[in-house]
Amino acid sequence: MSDASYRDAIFSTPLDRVASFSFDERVVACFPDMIRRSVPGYGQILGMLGVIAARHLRHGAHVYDLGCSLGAVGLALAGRLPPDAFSLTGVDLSPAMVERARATFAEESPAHDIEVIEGDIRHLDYRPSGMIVLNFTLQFLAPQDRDAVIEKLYAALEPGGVLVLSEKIVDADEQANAWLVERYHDFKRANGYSDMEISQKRTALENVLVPDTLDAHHARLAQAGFPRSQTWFQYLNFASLIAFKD
Ligand code: GEK
Repeated sequence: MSDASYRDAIFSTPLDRVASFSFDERVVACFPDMIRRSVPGYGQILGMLGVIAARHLRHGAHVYDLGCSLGAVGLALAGRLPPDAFSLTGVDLSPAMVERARATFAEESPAHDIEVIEGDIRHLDYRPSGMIVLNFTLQFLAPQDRDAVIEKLYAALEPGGVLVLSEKIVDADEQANAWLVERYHDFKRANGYSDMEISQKRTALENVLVPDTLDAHHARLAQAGFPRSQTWFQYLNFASLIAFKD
């Protein structure tokens, strides 16, 4: 990403009351650093999305990147596929993210047909598409809103289309989950976050990021109509699934 990216220090000083996490200007400024140091496998997933697109996308098909933040998914696809291979719409609720993503695409992939719109993925009218990506976004919707979004996305996918869903997950087995969460905190420590940052971020994300189990994700995809879904990636309590329209 060409714009300056700052190191994430949002929770590095003690806060009396830790406010709920939001995707504001402060987060945008350090987002690439934050997501790389906080989401195990983030870079590997992005790299593989280009490979999946190259394999599954009909030439010229449309792609949605929902909750696109700074546009990393679009950049990954543009890095692997020529401009005539696809068109892409990135959608994000945060005006600060949308503004930065637009500037990044204009600079880094001007030949590709990529637009970024400010909007809520729950209320969009989706056009027929060959691939839809939710890269760590569904987890931020209220649990009761998730089924309806996945149903809309199933309806929007063309025959042969795929949905890629990356999420922080929870393990139904309490002991297994505790181990994953502890090692995840070790992962963050190893990436330079202090105990205070880890604990304050955890508080800020409470009730904002509510993870599902992998079983719940697969069941939701089946319920929405997808005949087949599989987990293709997992690193600690972070996973990515692919669901096939047919
Ligand atoms: C990446 N996919 O770099 N409608 C639209 N956007 C939303 C909504 C909503 N209802 N709720 C949250 N968002 C990206 C990373 S970040 C993940 C995705 C993270 C947006 C929110 O504004 C934020 O930009 C994004 O979803 C989640 O591959 O920060 O852990």
